[in-house]
Amino acid sequence: MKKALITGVTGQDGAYLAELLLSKGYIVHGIKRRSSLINTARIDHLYEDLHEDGVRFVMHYGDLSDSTNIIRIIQEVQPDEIYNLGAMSHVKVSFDEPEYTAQVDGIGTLRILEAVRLLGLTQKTKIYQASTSELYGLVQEVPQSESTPFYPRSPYAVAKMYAYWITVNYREAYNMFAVNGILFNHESPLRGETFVTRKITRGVSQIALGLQDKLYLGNLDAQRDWGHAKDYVEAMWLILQQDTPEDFVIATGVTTKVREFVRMAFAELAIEIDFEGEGVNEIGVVRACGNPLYQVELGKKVVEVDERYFRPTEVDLLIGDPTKSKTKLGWQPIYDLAALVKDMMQADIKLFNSK
Ligand code: NDP
Ligand code: GDR
Repeated sequence: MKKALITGVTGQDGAYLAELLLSKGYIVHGIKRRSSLINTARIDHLYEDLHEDGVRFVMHYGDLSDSTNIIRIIQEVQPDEIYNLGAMSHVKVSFDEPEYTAQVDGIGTLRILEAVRLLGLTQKTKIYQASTSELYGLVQEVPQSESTPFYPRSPYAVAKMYAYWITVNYREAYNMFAVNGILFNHESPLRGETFVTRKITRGVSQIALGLQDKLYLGNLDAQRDWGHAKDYVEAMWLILQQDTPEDFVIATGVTTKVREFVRMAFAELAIEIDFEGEGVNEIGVVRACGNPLYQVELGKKVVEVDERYFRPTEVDLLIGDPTKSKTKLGWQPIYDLAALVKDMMQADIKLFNSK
């Protein structure tokens, strides 16, 4: 049985990846942080009692800012594959916590690579680094592919740029199987609540159920290439199953404005909204409601712009070119944007209906 170690196992991708690897027969070890409140809601269903025989899901306390802890866990586990998904992953928050972000998202990756090297595991352990479309930042060309130059626009992206290159460097210097998946935005019902898609699907659900008045958002013109996290963790696994270590872009090739995502989320509930005004004065107004379950007044302002959600430097347009991953990996996503919005809206309506 292959052994995998996942950093960031309590996050969106960590949870889906753990599920996928368990379904493929792996023994999965995950690193979780100690926190004052339990932070394992996304993986509780995978938990196994360590007193039983044949346990295949094992958790370790750890933190990417702590080298000795990382070395000890890797030494204990002797993994065949490491998926480094742990990160301070919020772009806006990285402007508030730039040094911590560099420590975890940048140097954290070095700690993993160096631990594998020091422990003499360079020919045994394959390493996946969670790289990001945020590396492209200020638009240089579209669509963005493996050869598009980087221009990071946040402390998060700059830290991830270090992680990208140190992964390439260890691959070239020490002949390691260390690779980057450059993943474009991917979402799901497990997405963190402060990322824009989940903020929208939660907000729209609560507005429709009369639990919230309005949704305050930032830049409605930003364009993102959104896919489903379930499809994207499959790509992570495929990247590590190749004969040669290479970096891959994972994307849908379709880009959509934040404003359109809002419209699609309301439309899932048969609520039609129009946008009026411009910039910080733009508002979203209810025009029609085709479902008597949702008592939304016509003409009601349900979306407003709040400048506090703007970023000091923004990434305006992301659209990925998945040609290499489709041809070389044979990766084929199941969800398109409409199916993603439906999945997220159904989950959030169910969540708030049960409250
Ligand atoms: P999440 O924010 O949902 O999960 C991040 C995970 O990292 C959580 O398990 C979190 O633990 C953990 N973590 C945070 N800080 C530390 C630390 N100091 N030491 C160890 N673990 C830590 O992110 P996603 O699942 O969405 O993303 C997974 C990875 O992929 C991240 O590296 C992200 O930057 C990257 N990425 C994500 C994309 C996306 O669209 N989702 C696109 C491209 C890249 P806790 O639960 O305790 O907070
Ligand atoms: P992003 O995701 O920054 O692309 O990083 P996020 O969902 O936070 O923002 C996407 C775009 O929406 C705009 N936006 C808002 N964003 C948030 N969070 N809240 C708002 O209210 C809001 N209003 C508008 C943003 O300005 C931005 O343009 C995500 C993370 O998962 C990273 O870890 C990952 O690397 C990238 O995706 C690819």
